[in-house]
Amino acid sequence: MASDSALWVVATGNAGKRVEFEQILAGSGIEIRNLGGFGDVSFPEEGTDYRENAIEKARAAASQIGEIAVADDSGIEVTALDGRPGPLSARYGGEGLDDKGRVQKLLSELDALDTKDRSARFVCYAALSTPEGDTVVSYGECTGLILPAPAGEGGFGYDPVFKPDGYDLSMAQIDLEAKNTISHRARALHDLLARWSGAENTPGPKPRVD
Ligand code: ITT
Repeated sequence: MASDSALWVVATGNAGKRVEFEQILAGSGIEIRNLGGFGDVSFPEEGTDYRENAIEKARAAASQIGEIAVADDSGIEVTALDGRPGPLSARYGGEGLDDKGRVQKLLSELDALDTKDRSARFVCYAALSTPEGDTVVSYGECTGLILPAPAGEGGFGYDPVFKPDGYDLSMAQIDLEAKNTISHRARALHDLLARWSGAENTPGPKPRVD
């Protein structure tokens, strides 16, 4: 694994994620850039395995731009819905829905069950790939509850209906700095940084650490 590069390019088409990557990784000593200026990057069709999806996004970007790329595949898993929307979170309910529509679909499915169990978690697999295709993968999760109705304007996606454990507010009501200390993405990216520096500091041939 190359050790002379201190540049990571954040490979995502989701503006909310991009801002979070940049904030979480700020101060890591690694220069963080987004895909702007690297030309068009095409990503493979996503499957239903977060880990594979994250690796494929990072690999596709790294090989096309010739720099280290980081990506994530993430989603929300609602216990009473057998873990749905899960890896399909971004596409839940089909192409016609926006974030608000997907949130409403999730709420109406949960309400239809008439269950008291509103537990859920956000999960995130983060992947780094070098242009040569070496990868580092990490995982993070954030547990909480689904609120009865959306609240707050911050964040993106399902944040307005997710109340993280230990907070009385939705993820869209707490400020982004706070979200970025407790979120699934923050946990995965801190673990990725640790794994990356572990791999960098290991003498001899660099192991795959995913
Ligand atoms: P990229 O693949 O381009 O990164 P995407 O939004 O399609 O963007 P995913 O396939 O990983 O990314 O889908 C993640 C979805 O899960 C995201 O669109 C949200 O609906 C939801 N999600 C993930 N993290 C979230 C967060 O921190 N807050 C709210 N919703 C989140």
